[in-house]
Amino acid sequence: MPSERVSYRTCPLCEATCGLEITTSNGDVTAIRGDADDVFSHGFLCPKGVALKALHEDPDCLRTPMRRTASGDFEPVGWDEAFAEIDERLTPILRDGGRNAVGVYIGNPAAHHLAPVLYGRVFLKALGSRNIYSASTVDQYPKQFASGLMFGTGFSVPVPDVDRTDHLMILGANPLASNGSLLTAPDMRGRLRAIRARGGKVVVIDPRRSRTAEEADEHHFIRPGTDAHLLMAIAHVLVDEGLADPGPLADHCAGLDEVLALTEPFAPDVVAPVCGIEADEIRRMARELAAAPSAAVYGRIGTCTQEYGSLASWLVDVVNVLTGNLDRPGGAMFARAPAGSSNTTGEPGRGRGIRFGRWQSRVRGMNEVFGELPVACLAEEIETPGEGQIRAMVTIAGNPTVSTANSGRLARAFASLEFMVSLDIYVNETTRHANLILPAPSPLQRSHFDLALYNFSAHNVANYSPPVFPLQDGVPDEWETLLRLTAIVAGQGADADVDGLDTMVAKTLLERELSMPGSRLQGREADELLEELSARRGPDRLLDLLLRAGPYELTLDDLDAAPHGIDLGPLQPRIPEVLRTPSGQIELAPEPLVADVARLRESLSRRANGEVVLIGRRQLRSNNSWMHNLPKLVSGPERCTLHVHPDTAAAHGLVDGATASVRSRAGEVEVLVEVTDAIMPGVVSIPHGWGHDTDGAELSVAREHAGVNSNILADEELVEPLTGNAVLNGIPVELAPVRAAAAV
Ligand SMILES: Nc1nc2c(c(=O)[nH]1)N[C@H]1C(S)=C(S)[C@@H](COP(=O)(O)OP(=O)(O)OC[C@H]3O[C@@H](n4cnc5c(=O)[nH]c(N)nc54)[C@H](O)[C@@H]3O)O[C@H]1N2
Ligand SMILES: Nc1nc2c(c(=O)[nH]1)N[C@H]1C(S)=C(S)[C@@H](COP(=O)(O)OP(=O)(O)OC[C@H]3O[C@@H](n4cnc5c(=O)[nH]c(N)nc54)[C@H](O)[C@@H]3O)O[C@H]1N2
Ligand code: SF4
Ligand SMILES: [Mo]
Repeated sequence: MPSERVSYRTCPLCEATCGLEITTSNGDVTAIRGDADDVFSHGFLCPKGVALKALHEDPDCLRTPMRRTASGDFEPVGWDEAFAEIDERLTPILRDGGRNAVGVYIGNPAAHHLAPVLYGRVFLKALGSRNIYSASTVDQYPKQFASGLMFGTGFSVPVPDVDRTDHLMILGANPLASNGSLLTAPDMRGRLRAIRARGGKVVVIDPRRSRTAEEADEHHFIRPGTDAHLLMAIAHVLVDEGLADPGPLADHCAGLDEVLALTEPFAPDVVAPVCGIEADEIRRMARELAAAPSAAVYGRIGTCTQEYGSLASWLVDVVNVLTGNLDRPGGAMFARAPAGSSNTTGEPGRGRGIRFGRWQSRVRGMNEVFGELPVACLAEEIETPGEGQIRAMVTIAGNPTVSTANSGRLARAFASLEFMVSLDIYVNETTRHANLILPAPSPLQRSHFDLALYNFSAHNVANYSPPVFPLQDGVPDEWETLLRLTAIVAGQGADADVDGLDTMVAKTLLERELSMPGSRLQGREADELLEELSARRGPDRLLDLLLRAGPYELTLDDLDAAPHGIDLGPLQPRIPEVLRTPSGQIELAPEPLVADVARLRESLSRRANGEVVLIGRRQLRSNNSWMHNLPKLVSGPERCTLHVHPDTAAAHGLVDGATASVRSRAGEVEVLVEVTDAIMPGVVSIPHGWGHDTDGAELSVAREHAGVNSNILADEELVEPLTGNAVLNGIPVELAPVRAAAAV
């Protein structure tokens, strides 16, 4: 008798948090559909959600630890043996080289799973190294930095109220392919169509006519890296025409006059030749934003991973403030996350602000931001001898030799390490350098809750998913692996009492929550609370605690009883309660950003002089670098192509279907040419995350659809100065034909 069962689960693969309905029979997945009853996604899903079945079954996915042998191959080893070897190799490096001798890189999937979110920081604290790196500095740090300066925490990022807005301006984001980022809102196509159906307007600013641009009322090509200029010009028009009016928000803003004055040099006529958008169009954009009953400006990857990332990210919200749209329905609003958010804990309305610049990277002197150094500095910190040199690395759910700038150099640096441990599910481009790879269980074998993403949700919800399948006996969950590593770096050896450590972690978190001013748990006894939580362990216990301390005072039992999620309502105005700045005000003119405006002003005289620049593009069936081993996601025509405008192709002798050489300061790749007028002249695009023909990687499907690694071209010396975030869009390149199209 087949025992068919239906489970409901939030998809962990991107920021959209779609509800899935997963049918299983005798331990096998038989179907994955969208959960029609999910309170947020209402049945929407994308091809990646369906591919969770293939991921769960992928024969290349690791099920047991792997050790690299002298010949460079990998052999399976037992868990205890793996931890013993890690202790044996890592402990002397920590003893002789100090804490900074061990570097850590944390990748994107770590933000989507409870274990790394909650236990990653326990491990980092025990390690005590300053060499902490993550995918955040090839991604969103400029936005978190700017928001942190303005509103007081790195998670206080306003999101467009897409379900109520009358006018949405999107810069450098393609939610129809990415499904949204720093904007959790499943089914963005449906939500954009709804804006237009209710008489609203969608405007897209992008050097490519993306799928999102095709859905919009209006699309403007923009020269890469000039969004801050454009936004300054929009603000200039608002000031010039008397349209700048924050409304009731003015009482909560510091630095308004200063910001208004800063816009002065950025008249539309001055900015137009820089960004490639006509002055009259800029004026019209500004007037329409001001006139709309409600409007929101939203920027993402294209505005972050570029030369003026922090400025552009800041100016997005400056324009939202000046048009009176910050914190009002239909504008840009703050989510109120159900658990663990830095803007729902502590005293409401005021805080200590964000931390950065407490230390600098050893070689280049780049600032620490939020406890991390820029990953663009990682290779040199491994290569450069001296005190504090990185001699060993731990990677957690990351593939930096594909995903970060000058990945060729980083791969060579990794090859020179004394020791490396990777927590990962594949032997891939990065983990092939590891001495030991420790796998995580399948996403279907863990509980799930989007602690991080609910901070950026366009509607407040809470949705918890228990595991679909249990863990096999003797296989640790990823949080247990992280605790065993914690014990090793804390000098407690390889055989830690994981349960004992876990209870300590829960106690520490509980004490922190209890001691927080304004804590919703105040008056409760720590021991009694711990007792109440003790039926659970691991991330579930910590989550239960954070939910109880959270703004809705939920418990995990409440969520367990609601498999389709709990609807916590539309976004509500939160100023001033949401603020955690020391002044208790919105800091409209934070000093580091104001200082950087000089650089923006100087660039006004810059003109495109025939130079070609490279940008990226996301594709619906990719997930950064790591889902190309699933056959359905890589079927069909080659997707890793160079998009070139016909004029640019002609100028450089490139032909559709032929191969081009693309060269930058950092490296060179040869890539298939696709000529298209969907990209602006002088700009070319290659999607990131490809290049799977690397020696030593064990990705049998991906290898057949290798493509090229665009980050061979990304230059680790090109960084945004305030956060050290890599410039991945707007990289100067040279183009040349390699060979003609094969005759057909
Ligand atoms: N040129 C260019 N480069 C970019 C970008 C771009 O737009 N252009 N985008 C950047 C952005 S936004 C990001 S977020 C980064 C991503 O950068 P990374 O996070 O470094 O890269 P991913 O491809 O997401 O790699 C994820 C890794 O986690 C592993 N993995 C998957 N699931 C699990 C799990 O449950 N546990 C563990 N332990 N491992 C798991 C995968 O096998 C893979 O090795 O790439 C950046 N790189
Ligand atoms: N299918 C899929 N979904 C994903 C991912 C994935 O790899 N595949 N990755 C996930 C991750 S980690 C993230 S961070 C998000 C990212 O989510 P998005 O930011 O929505 O994704 P992108 O497609 O990179 O969109 C960036 C857009 O910026 C444009 N652009 C490039 N340079 C500039 C510029 O200077 N100015 C302007 N205005 N535009 C510019 C590009 O042409 C592109 O259309 O997606 C997430 N979702
Ligand atoms: S859109 Fe994102 S969350 Fe939804 S099914 Fe696709 S990958 Fe999963
Ligand atoms: Mo990302």
